Amino acid sequence: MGFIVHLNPNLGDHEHIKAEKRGQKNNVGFIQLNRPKALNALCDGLMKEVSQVLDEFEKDKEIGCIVLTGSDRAFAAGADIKEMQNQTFSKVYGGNFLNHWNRVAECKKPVIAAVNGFALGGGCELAMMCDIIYAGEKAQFGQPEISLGTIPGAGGTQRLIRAVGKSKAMELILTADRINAQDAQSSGLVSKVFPVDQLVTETIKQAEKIASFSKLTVAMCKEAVNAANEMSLREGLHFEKRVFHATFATDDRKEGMSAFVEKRPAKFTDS
Ligand code: CO8
Repeated sequence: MGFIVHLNPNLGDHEHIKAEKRGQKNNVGFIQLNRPKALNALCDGLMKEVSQVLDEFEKDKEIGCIVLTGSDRAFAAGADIKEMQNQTFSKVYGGNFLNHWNRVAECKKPVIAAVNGFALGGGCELAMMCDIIYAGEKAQFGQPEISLGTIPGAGGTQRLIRAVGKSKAMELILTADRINAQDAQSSGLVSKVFPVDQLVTETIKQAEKIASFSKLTVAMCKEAVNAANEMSLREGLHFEKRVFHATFATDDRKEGMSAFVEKRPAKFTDS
């Protein structure tokens, strides 16, 4: 278990989430969704709080990686159905309902989802906005929107197919079936599965590893990998090569290679 330090007095004081800095070097931003009675249903206020904390974590020069988690029972059981129940087309269309959720996908620092329990609907979509998904052994993933007469609206139809391919994505979206952590791992949605009680600790260890590298290089890696979703292979390879070339303008590339040759640990300065 790492240290827990609040970034500033406001950061630990939210209605729907908890936010802290964790890790031996306080370099991991930690967000825990905290609406236990509603299985962490993602109400508008909760997602606004997540956005605010991501703004803080992005500004914080110490933080090199962010972990987003829920409780043992639920990562998040979806968008808040009670909040959506009486919405109308004109209101959701006119107000671009829940558009700010994408803040998670737009975060420049890596975000790891640590998923225990239910990750359904918007909960599954929120996990997929993150860069890596780790799951506890009892996690369940699904896109049950069809059973509510709606469709995934925060990337489920787009990100799931990229993660697991067409047949599996269609199956989940058209049947509302759930898959368990092991199936999610074998289909590529999840990269590691841990025992429930070790998930958060193990995820923070991985986040600390990422945070130990140059934040500049980490951001370049993330941008280049994400470009693969937007570009043709030829464009993507060109973009990657240019970013690779750009690393030669950094102190950290020089330090990393010098440290290797001199057989000593690298001391990155994020410059
Ligand atoms: N919204 C609001 N409240 C919820 C939600 C939810 N998504 N899920 C659970 N809750 C509440 C229940 O209403 C219940 O509250 P109460 O005690 O006041 O009745 C409490 O949480 C506990 O839930 P259950 O009693 O149902 O617990 P069970 O263990 O029996 O079942 C399940 C757990 C299977 C997770 C069940 O709660 C369930 O099926 N939940 C709904 C799952 C779902 O359909 N999710 C998709 C929602 S739609 C969506 O996410 C669209 C995303 C679009 C985003 C667009 C962004 C731009």
